[in-house]
Amino acid sequence: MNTSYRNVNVACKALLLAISLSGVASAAEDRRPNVLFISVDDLNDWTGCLGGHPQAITPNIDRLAASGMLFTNAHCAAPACNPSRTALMTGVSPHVSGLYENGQKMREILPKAVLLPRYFANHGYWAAGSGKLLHYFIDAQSWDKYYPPKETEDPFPRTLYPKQRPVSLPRGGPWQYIETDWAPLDATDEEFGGDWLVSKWIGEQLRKEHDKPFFLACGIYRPHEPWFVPKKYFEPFPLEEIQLPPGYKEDDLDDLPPEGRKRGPNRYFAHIREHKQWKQGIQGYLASIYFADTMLGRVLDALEEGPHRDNTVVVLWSDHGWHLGEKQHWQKFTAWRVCTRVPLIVCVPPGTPGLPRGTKAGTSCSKPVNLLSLFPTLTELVGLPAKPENDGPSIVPLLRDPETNWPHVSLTYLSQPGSYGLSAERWRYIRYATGDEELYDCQTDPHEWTNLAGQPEQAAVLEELRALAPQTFAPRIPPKDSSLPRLKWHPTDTVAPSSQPDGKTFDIVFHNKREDPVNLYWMDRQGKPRSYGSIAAGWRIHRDTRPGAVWFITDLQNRPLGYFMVGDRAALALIPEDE
Ligand SMILES: [Ca+2]
Ligand SMILES: [Ca+2]
Repeated sequence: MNTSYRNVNVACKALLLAISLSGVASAAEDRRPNVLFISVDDLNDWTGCLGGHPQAITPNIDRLAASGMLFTNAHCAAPACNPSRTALMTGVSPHVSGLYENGQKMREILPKAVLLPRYFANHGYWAAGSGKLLHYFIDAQSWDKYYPPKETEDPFPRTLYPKQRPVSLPRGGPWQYIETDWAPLDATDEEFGGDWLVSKWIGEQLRKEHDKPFFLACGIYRPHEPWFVPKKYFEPFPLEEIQLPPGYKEDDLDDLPPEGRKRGPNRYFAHIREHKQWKQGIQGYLASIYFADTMLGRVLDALEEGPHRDNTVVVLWSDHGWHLGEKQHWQKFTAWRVCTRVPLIVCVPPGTPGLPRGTKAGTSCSKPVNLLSLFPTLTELVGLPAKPENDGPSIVPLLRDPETNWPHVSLTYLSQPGSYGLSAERWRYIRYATGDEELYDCQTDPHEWTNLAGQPEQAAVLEELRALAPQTFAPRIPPKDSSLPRLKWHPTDTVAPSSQPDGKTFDIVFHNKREDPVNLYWMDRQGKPRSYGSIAAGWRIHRDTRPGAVWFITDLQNRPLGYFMVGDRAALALIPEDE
């Protein structure tokens, strides 16, 4: 009896100990804050809080900024989706990884990288996401749950597009990205789908209880092109009232070095002006921003009305800026401030382990920071161990005190190793791999109109900034042939159309899958085939070519088999097996 009583007693004590231990563990987990991680694609400083365009309507971005800290001097790690997002999500800088541009594949270059959501999931979080967070793929291994389902590797829910395209901007030629176009859609938000569905799904997660703390990522795709959104978002921006970008200056290129002059003017802007679509384009961008902001509002409402409002860290960022004519440029891929600078807002609730007092509502910070810092910042905030591979410094010291001593500068890497933009608190320095340099004083010249690099009195500043930049750059690792986008094969037993080459050259990889060799011809402008030799069975060859080129394939007896028409980027031309 005694024995059994003792056993019961021991069992009871063990049970009590187990209960109290699990109580300790769950209390610790309860205190660990959630993370709501929101990206907006291709959004420059055209927001109310950053003031980049006087007509921008962004009440939700502004209310988020008013509830936390707005970084007014935040920059991307690279001015393009893929390298910017890869750097942010892996914590590894482009000049370390060698991933500098959109054509490269993250998992070819960083096969073992632990991405931000997976890192959180490995440390007890539930990691879920929706919409565009990586460059047109989901990376299923990094998430517990995704909408659309992660197995699809397609981050986009159904989205309404006009049936007939282009709508507003005629195709300028084969060099043109097909999505550069804009128009109001006669549709409701629900009919439009896209970001409306993303914000709906994210909202549902925010209104629910969860077993674990969450890392929830919301990837809003607008204002990425095409700028088709429901017409109500166009209505506040009548065409006759559209103002040109405040950073536009007609003769801005005059003081640029050769490499800057080469990177500024592009065909998009010339084409848009030629078709008198500049104001329409600005209108489309403003409408798309207003739409994206409204979708953000749905997410913020869900957070505020749900059970997680007081224990969720909120971060909002855009992957890079955007030109709408500044420096005669349309799009991205430049090192100027209009393209490298991004909205970045961080809201930390009180009680967060890395910042117990939380952020002070309505504060801003003008120190130079980089999106590369988000990984170490978030792990420090929630109290996870730092990931050793991370390159960026945590910005928690700035969240604590935006005026604190901050010895860092912010680097934005262009696609060519050795070309970059460097942002300090006052100065911006651009260096191209050719050795060309630009220097701007953003205190007096926020639009970077006056290049000071050649002025002798700035020599000391220039010297100081040069010394803050990295001296070594990982080589750019090209994508494997098999991961290039595929060109459409047009079978023919007669002829191929003529080439209309127009645009810059790049590589096309021809892969002959047939059991016999084939002949390769380039069709000239008059439609005459010009021989480029043959391709052995099973072989691959590279050819430098241009958008609009037509490559004609015959058998060795010159019987036509088919042809490829080159688009606006490097691709794989797969010559199919004989049927
Ligand atoms: Ca982007
Ligand atoms: Ca200038």
